[in-house]
Amino acid sequence: LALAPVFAPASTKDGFVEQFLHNLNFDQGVALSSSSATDQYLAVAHTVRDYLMARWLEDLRRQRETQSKGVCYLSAEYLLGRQLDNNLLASDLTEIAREALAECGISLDDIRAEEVEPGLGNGGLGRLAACFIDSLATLGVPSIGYGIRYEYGIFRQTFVDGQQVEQPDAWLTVGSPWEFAHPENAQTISFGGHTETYDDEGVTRSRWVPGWNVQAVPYNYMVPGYQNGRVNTLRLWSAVATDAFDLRIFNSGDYEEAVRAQTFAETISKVLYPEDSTPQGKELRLQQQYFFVAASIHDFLDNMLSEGYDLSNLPNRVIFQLNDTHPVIAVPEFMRVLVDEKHMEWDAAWAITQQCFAYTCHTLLPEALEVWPVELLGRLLPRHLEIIYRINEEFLTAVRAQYGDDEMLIRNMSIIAEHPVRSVRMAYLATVAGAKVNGVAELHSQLLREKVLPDFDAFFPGKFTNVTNGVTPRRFLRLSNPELSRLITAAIGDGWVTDLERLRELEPFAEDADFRRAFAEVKAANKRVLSTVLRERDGFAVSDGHMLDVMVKRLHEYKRQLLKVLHIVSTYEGVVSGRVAVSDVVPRTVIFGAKAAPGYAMAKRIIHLINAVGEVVNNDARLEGRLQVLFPPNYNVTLAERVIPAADLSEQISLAGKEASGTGNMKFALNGALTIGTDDGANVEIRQLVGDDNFFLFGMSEPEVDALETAGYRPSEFYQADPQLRAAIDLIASGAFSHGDRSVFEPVVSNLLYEDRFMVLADFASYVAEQGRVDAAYADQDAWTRSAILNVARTGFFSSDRSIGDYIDRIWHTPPAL
Ligand code: 26Q
Repeated sequence: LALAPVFAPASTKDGFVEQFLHNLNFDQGVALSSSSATDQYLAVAHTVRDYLMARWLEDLRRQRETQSKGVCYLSAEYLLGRQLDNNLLASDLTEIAREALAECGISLDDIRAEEVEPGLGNGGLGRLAACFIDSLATLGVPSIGYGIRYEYGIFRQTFVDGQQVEQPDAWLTVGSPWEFAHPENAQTISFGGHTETYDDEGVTRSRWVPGWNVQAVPYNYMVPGYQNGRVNTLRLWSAVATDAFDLRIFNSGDYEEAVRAQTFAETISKVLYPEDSTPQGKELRLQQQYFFVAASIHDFLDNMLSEGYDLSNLPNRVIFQLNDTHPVIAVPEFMRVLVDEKHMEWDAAWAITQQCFAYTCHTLLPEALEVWPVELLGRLLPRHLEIIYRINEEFLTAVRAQYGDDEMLIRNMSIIAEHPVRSVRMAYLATVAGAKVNGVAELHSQLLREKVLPDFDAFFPGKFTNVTNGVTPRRFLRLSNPELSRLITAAIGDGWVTDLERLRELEPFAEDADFRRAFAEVKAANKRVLSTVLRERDGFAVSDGHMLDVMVKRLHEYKRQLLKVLHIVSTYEGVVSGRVAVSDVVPRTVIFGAKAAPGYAMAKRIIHLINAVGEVVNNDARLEGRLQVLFPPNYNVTLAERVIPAADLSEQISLAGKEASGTGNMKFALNGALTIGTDDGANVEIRQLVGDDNFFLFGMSEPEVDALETAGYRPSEFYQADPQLRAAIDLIASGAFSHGDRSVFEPVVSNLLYEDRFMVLADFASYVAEQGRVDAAYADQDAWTRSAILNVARTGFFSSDRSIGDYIDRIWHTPPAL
């Protein structure tokens, strides 16, 4: 019975029509004639699901039965983007679906627009996780992604008078057709209470007596590989109250209180935290982290191991990859299971743990490194705190054995920080526990070793490595840029979709005038598509014939959106002051996209400033329409897929040494935008690959930044010394962009003049000079196109398939595909 063949519809137009109508009738309960667009979208999604189902069930079975080594990717975020198009492409059903729907009088394009993207992530880190599960499925790596099914994803951004206002992202309102709930496989997750020791036939053991618990209900999502018949799983956990949520209230018989308390439990997976740096030590956030990793570890141990599995073999069976420190509480949980529940000796358990985890770091900013106050951790997870203390004690004993009683060194390396409050340093815990620690670009990995964790690098030789990030070519080239994909495939065949280095074969076409013409036409067509999207979405009118200059990413001071603003203001000021003839301004449309963390006041002010500058610049006739600033609200994956293929210029202008990698930078280069960028993150590798002639480099290098910091940086000196910079800042300070009210942007101006932590003013002159070279280069359209083609041809390295290959070689050592 278990082997009974699973029904799959015929891969023909008629097969699709039949299944679609069936689903419309029996799942949605409507007739075609009375169905809404939502009904139709849901029925199409269910139809695609039906095609994938047999493969999925087969892969789920195989993953359970094979006892070969697999990867559990633990991530608090998956920024998936819309699923329909991706799943149609993966199952090679796009054309069949289009024709089938057309026969029913429905346009596939209209149906696509119905899908609300699951925004279960903040930005780069969450999108990286989504690219990685796509590559894992495409490469056929035995693996599962674990995370949280937030009921509300990243907020929807709106602007009111140019200022960000956040709206809840109720992405589940019409239900998600891609998920399967399995309440029967729920895990019970405990919190609070106390620990005690007890005598177990002469052995003293510890145990945790929790105070309350919640149910973790798994929701499975299909992750189809690209046209390879494989379907992996993403398993996201949702919190539901247990019958006895709070054991004390339950036992006291206070019924009303017990019912009230239940809704409390369900807040755990309610909302994604929208902060992606300077994390606050919020209790609910720690609950989320423990909730999903405990459920995931137990899910793996309960369901994936054969009967009577010898746990000492676990390192040959599984590697838990920690996506930043967010899932690091998995380490003491794993130890607790092995020692307290499986009664393993501490040393044996620790030896296993140190082989079963690996840690990826995504930052260099000290304030972004997670720490949890001991008081909070001990209250929520008392047994885990004891385990962390013991891990730390033994680690520091080993450090002392090697270096002697160097008190400063011990304090610097301790997993427990004593100041300002006693806290657990999660990155240190991850580093001590992990078999490997990796950064996400060459420069980042080097700085991680040399600047952030040098003592650990010395103590654990060989532990640190690099895996440069990548992006999935399926979503970010094949799907988002169909015209360029067609052109590439016509030139070199379609092998590039799963072997992106083959884009190299395009290099000779850069010298082919016909190909250049075709390439330029694709770019122009993509701009027209974007222009339509922005008109319909936001009511924007995009000018024709402009250079499209794009800066899309989370709003952060270190990413330096302000530098781009100063460039715009300076161009504007040049014209209105008469310093520059308007006819000398190369027509540009600058597009911003950025969400600010709701509590990040400076980031929100910068958003306000961008909108305010746009308002003035776009409406000043003296500019003759040559400079346009557009800031569509609610930048997300769906909008990224429209903006990136249309871009001419990609802005990657973070202060050197601050952006760990960046992944937008890769997407733009792959889609034939040229980069203006600093020597930071993966920009370094992009420039090495595309060549200096095809990249606009500016600004200080990381060692220069370091030197300036050491010498003492005084931004006002740059202001005083550079009249052009002074004029731009003065114009903002004058109230020119705030109806004469000087107070509105005063905090921005003051910060630039007296603090400027990310050295915007120090890099301004170099940036403006390089933008001059951009203008000059853009004047020769044919040469520009040649460079753009070379960017595409030379950036195949940035496929997430290559990243996953590097993880396999350097960290996971998993066997080849099943
Ligand atoms: C932590 C604790 C509490 C609340 C929130 C957080 C939190 C959430 C998200 C901390 C950080 C993040 C996200 C970080 C992130 O996206 N980093 C980016 O990761 C990319 C993928 O590696 C890199 O390309 C970027 O350079 C890096 O900024």
